[in-house]
Amino acid sequence: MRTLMIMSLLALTSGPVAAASWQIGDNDGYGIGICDNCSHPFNGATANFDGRSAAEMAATDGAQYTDTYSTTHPGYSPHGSETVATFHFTGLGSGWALGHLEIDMADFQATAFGPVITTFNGIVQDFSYNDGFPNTLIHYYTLTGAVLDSINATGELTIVVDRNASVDFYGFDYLKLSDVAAPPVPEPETYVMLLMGLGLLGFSLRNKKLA
Ligand SMILES: [Ca+2]
Ligand SMILES: [Ca+2]
Ligand SMILES: [Ca+2]
Repeated sequence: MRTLMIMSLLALTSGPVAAASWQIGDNDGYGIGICDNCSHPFNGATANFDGRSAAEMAATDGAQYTDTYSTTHPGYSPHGSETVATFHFTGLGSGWALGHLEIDMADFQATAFGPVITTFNGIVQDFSYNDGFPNTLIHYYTLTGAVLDSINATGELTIVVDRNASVDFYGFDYLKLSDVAAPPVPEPETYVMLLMGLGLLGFSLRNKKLA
């Protein structure tokens, strides 16, 4: 009886571990409600868009680089002569076994204009996206073992996006870090197959009724 009570208590107190997440910048569509995986109305010639809130302008964790276009692009961005955007996640603790980063990005064109050089805690990542102008796209970035180890060692994740080898115009809406694996993205073909399957089922049931 006593063992049973202890086990019940353990079940009540442990339960499933909730996923935690940390976010830099608001998911507010670049400050003007641009929809996800959509297209933006930024001027492709002057690229001087600034949709930041007052809090984002005053931020030091990297939110100051969100909602601007083209961010850290001297001559075109509201960040003056800065060429590097740094996003700093803190208070991450240790015990990370899985993790992914969700980034809402605008208009990356690595092949045409040169890729940005991006590091996660100093570890080089592939950010050579070709989403095209004027597209916005959410990317899900699975953290590698080396990056997870570096988070566990420091409790932090510093993301550096250096545009010195790139002349691309681009922007960020927000960055969200989670300590779970990336959510599966359903393939459009899956829906088509499912709909076809349901249609066939309906057809055969109808035929059975008629028979
Ligand atoms: Ca904003
Ligand atoms: Ca671009
Ligand atoms: Ca935003």
